Amino acid sequence: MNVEKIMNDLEKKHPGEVEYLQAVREVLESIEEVYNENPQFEKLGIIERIVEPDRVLTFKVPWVDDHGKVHVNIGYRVQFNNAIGPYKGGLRFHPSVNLSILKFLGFEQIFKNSLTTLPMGGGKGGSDFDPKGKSDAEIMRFCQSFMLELWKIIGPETDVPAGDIGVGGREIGYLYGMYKKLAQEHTGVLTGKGLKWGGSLIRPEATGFGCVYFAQEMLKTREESFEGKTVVVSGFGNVAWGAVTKVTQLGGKVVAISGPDGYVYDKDGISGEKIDYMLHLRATNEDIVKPYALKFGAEFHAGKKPWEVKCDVALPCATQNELNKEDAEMLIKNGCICICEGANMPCTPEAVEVILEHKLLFAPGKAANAGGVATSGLEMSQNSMKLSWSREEVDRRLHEIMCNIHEACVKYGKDETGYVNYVKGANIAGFLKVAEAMVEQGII
Ligand code: NDP
Ligand code: 2IT
Repeated sequence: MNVEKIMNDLEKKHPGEVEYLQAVREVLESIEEVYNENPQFEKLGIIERIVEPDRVLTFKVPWVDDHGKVHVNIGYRVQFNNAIGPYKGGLRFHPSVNLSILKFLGFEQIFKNSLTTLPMGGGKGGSDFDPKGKSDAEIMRFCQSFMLELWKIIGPETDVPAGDIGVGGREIGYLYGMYKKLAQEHTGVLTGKGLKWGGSLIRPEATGFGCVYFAQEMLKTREESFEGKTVVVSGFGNVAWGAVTKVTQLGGKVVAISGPDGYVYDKDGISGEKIDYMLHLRATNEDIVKPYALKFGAEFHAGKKPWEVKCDVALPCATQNELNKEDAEMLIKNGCICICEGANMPCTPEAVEVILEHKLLFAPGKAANAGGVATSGLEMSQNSMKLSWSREEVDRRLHEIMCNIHEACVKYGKDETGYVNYVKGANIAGFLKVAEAMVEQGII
């Protein structure tokens, strides 16, 4: 495989799709060696086939606001690869959404889902709709209009969407209601559903919990734990909330969370009712963390990122490319030993390079945040069986899956010196299973 040639060809075919090209390059660089050891991959064009989505649907989403004015957004679903199971991946509603971002997320999702050990292919979707400041009724009308198109190509054995940025329990409810009406069936077509109508316990917490379970496994390799550790988290959404909750349960102290307006530094630690307040902040749809500082007497640093705060462990849980080289250098200088990605691709490639050079414990999102989609997979299993597992049962399975992913990363990522490159490990382990499935299923 010639990575530069493949990347040049892709850049020509998909000019300007920066995030997508960034995600592909990272995977190709990691898997080059194992790819070349398997000549059949080259012969069967596995790379050329895996980097292009199976199909992309884009559609118009017209909706009416509370004043009777009509707006039009773009809706997307990228069905990337279904070699090991139905397409599976979240929906993102955010003004920055475009095809490049959804292709990067869909591409990552293929390998992440493969790592979960469950039978799920990769997909992603969403819209450039901005939920900020919208009323419940506006969100409902938007979701209904979105589903009016999406329902044609999804199904419990075909493609199973879920939440992501801007899509939580409320949106999944409105989307599901419309799907049910159109398809005339009550089925596991979406995950992240409400508990009363097919949802799974632990799904809301799962991404954050999983990320912390993964970090815990990494810390164990150096005979460390969360007990007494100072932790900095970015974001204050679903993933950040789950991560803060679990770190606190494990005896760590989270001293910072952040939003698009800046970060909050709470020297006493974010625990108890302060964690519940994060949910309130997110539900207001205002997307700011400053009210936390005002309410609990913590420091607020406007327009700043939390990476300047001294910590042992950093958990970036907001969005892609939010932690750059300078941020990484600052964390390292301040003694950080572990960076575990709760978000998808939050560290820039330059940041990852510095982090790996300094041999920190570093987990890429496709391994560390796989707990969310893994628990979606467990929701699908429960829907198929028409049963609901207890909180303990789901949490036990989630924990086991995160430990298995950690083991797979160590297996493929450990170098001669004993250092584990989890980026390499996750990419190789995730890729091999999908590639082998593609080989066995022929050219389709
Ligand atoms: P939420 O919508 O609950 O929170 C996302 C947070 O990130 C918000 O504070 C949001 O503020 C901020 N944000 C989003 N985009 C940007 C941007 N371009 N620049 C700056 N800030 C931004 O989302 P989640 O917690 O669900 O998702 C967080 C991350 O975790 C994402 O990378 C997502 O892909 C990933 N993830 C989520 C999973 C899930 O199950 N929910 C599973 C695995 C990964 P604002 O909207 O104002 O920008
Ligand atoms: O990025 C992700 O893994 C998610 N947003 C969760 C996807 C899912 O199908 O649960």
